[in-house]
Amino acid sequence: MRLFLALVPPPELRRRLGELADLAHARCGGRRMPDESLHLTLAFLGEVAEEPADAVASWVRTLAVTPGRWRLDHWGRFRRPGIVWLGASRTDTALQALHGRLWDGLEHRGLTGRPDSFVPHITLLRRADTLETDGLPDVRLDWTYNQLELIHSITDDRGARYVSLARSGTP
Ligand code: 2AM
Repeated sequence: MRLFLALVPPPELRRRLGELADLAHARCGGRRMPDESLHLTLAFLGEVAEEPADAVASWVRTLAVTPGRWRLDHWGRFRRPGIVWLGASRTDTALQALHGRLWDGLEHRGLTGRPDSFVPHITLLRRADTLETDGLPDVRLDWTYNQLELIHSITDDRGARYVSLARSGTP
């Protein structure tokens, strides 16, 4: 099963991100991520068999995420495959540390695929017609988090749908 670890936005932030996704969609076209799918991927695990997936889920439930605040103030683009995203203009050391700690734990459990770098982002559009984000409003939002989720990505003809399998403990 295709898995990833993510921060999931609280409802009010999700609503605000959805409004920004609407504006980005009006400007850039492409496929707007539905509100319920908006997230920040902390670690992409890819295809994982059932047994290691169970081990990862058990481990996630034992984790305590240090509470943090991520400042969202930057429109970004990935040329391929036409992604328009929201993220931070500065490197967030807490998120980088969390990413490193998660990959230490994943590798300890036999998973591979640690990337060379981590660019925290929230994908708002896929396959955008244009990556020109000029004219979109300045953004200054804070995401306060204290919990991560293990998410199963299920793909069918309508695209990907996400199901939460496990949550970290709350501090
Ligand atoms: P994206 O939003 O930039 O596409 C579920 O697919 C989540 O995992 C998405 O947030 C997606 O990032 C991320 N993801 C998918 N494939 C990936 C890959 N090969 N490397 C890193 N992240 C990936």
